[in-house]
Amino acid sequence: MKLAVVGATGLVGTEILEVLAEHNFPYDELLLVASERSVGKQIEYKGKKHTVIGLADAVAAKPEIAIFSAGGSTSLEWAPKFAAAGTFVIDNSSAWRMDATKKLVVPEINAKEIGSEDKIIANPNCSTIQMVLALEPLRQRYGIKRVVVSTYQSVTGTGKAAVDQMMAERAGTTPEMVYPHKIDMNVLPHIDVFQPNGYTKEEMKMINETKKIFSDDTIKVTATTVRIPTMGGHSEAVNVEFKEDFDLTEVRSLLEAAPGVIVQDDPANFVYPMPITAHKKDEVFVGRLRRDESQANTLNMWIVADNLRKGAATNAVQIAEYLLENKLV
Ligand code: A2P
Ligand code: 11C
Repeated sequence: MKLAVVGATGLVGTEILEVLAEHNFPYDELLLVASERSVGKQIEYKGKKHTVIGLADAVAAKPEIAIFSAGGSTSLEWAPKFAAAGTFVIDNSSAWRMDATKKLVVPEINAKEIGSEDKIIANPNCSTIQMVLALEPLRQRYGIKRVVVSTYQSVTGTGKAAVDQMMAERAGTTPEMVYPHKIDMNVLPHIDVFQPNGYTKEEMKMINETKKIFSDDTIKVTATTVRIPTMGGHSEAVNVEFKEDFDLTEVRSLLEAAPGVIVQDDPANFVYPMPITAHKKDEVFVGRLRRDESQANTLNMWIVADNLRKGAATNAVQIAEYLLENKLV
């Protein structure tokens, strides 16, 4: 089994390598792939030196699985070439997510949709993954009418250059500006590019991807996505209106039993999810569970996850594990 990690030198690529090691992911050969700028560079991983290779050499090696996290344009150009060589591509970019011929997968929810013909599999956006994972057990039980979400997203979601901007601002040196404004000591109601309808692309991703993952276009979703100066971990305030009424004790039990979800909800002892405690964890953390007293059948909840983990690397590695466990590779 040959496994390629495309974008291995990036923030998500590095996290993918860490998760593969923690999960003891089985492979015979590991190909580390990045841009021409990095080709020839040595990366030490699990006590072994690996030389970074380019995309053409990686396709020629015909890996069984390639996990991509090298941006949308790299995926658009190269994923089909890997697929044509028989490789399963698990793509972390937004390039293929809304393509009707591609599966958009959160394994705990819809991995069963994957078949041997699905050579390009899309990994959803980080802020979508953590929200749908926490909503899934409640959707199964009560049905969902409408979701209103506001996010508080870390600079690591943008990539290395954004982390560098924030750190330069903290150090008082001149930053290379990635955002249109200062990010440290600030909050930007702006993630990704603005669309003609006044929403940002990140907001539209949350709306459209949620419907696709749940295979339900009738669920109403609205979002406001916000960048905050934290170093890892996205947080979300979610207001969800169910079709049926719920019992708060049962909501807690359903979430406690849900795979990949951990309930942290003990306000009396100041226990609630935070980015700092979700750091480097594969799970999604849920708390502040309470009834919306202004409207029937409606719950307020707070959802936090490490955006580089379940929001990106962990979800992608879990898809690869599913391919192996189900003998698709
Ligand atoms: P490189 O380090 O050689 O530029 P991040 O989002 O943290 O900036 O990481 C982006 C990742 O995608 C890096 O590993 C980067 O490699 C890789 N990458 C960017 N552009 C390309 C490309 N055209 N071909 C292959 N890999 C690319
Ligand atoms: C962010 N959600 O936090 C973005 C990063 O579509 O995969 C991931 C962008 C994407 O900025």
